[in-house]
Amino acid sequence: MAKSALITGVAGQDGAYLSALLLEKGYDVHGMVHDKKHADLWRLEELQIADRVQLVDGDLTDQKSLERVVKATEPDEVYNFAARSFVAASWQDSVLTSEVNALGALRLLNAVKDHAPKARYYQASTSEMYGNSHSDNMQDETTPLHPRSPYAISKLFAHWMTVNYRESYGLFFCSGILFNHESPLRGIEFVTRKITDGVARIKLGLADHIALGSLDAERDWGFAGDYVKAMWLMLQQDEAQDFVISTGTTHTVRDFLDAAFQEIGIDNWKPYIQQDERYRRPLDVERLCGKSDKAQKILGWKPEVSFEALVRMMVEWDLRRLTPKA
Ligand code: G4F
Repeated sequence: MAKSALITGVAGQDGAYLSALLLEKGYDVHGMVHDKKHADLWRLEELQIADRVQLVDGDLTDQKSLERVVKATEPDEVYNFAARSFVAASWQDSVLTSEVNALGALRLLNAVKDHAPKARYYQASTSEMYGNSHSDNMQDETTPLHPRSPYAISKLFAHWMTVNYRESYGLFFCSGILFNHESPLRGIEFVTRKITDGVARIKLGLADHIALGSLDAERDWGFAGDYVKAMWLMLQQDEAQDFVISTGTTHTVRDFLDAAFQEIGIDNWKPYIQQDERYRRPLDVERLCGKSDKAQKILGWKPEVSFEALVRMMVEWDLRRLTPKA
């Protein structure tokens, strides 16, 4: 019999890539959305799987709806991706961010514990939980957590509840501490897609600049398509554990600009960048660089797409998308 997977946040970047992976493996994929009649499924459509994902209405702020969804889908695996995931917005939206990311995850953990206790649960934890904390300039599963945004604090709560439920009830619940993962399906509000979209527009004469905040932040950027494979592997192990998933290399926003503008033959991108205070955060994480040795050893996982290949993939996709059809 086919395995059943429940994915919250199925319409997002990770939901789309994971759905494609699980469908390929023969799973029945149930995707939770707020309102299936009005859900924006462009990412599932891009991957040509929109008609194969079975949508189900549910809301992380509504316990009863989660119980209904878990009972109806009888999942073998649950992947909790639904979140308010834009860090910068979390200072304005701190209560809603906590309601969804922290208490929402707890509601789902309770629904799974009570109605599908044999299910394996994946919590989307994040490298933002480290803040500026590091060990030898990198972060791994042992690095102390010191979040620097309401978003990161909400995710920290969900992370520790997942660990606590595993330890309290012996359930197969794990957390993936994922570093930034990008793709052409990334939302336009994140800096990578904002840059590749802007670069494509500049090349096509549709824009003359990109407005950005800090160019100094360093991030460990990997390809989302690689990262969903690690999530699935975590749930196939004999023992539930938490893993860091990252590339182990870090780049500044400036490096990303270098690579993206190079794709359209521009070496000096400075005239095309406007520094805009609106995009600076009250507090930023300065440097993230993950050590994923544990995942490489236990899961046999490693990233396949390099930074340069990722930037090229995203710029090319935005150029194709924005070029007028003949
Ligand atoms: O692309 P970002 O918005 O991603 P951020 O904040 O690192 O968070 C992403 O990765 C996390 C994993 O580490 C996830 F948990 C989270 O949900 C999200 O997916 O910003 C990256 C960096 C920041 O330092 C930001 O200050 O880029 C800097 N930046 C500079 N100008 C900008 C901009 N970020 C955005 N979004 N927009 C700008 O104009």
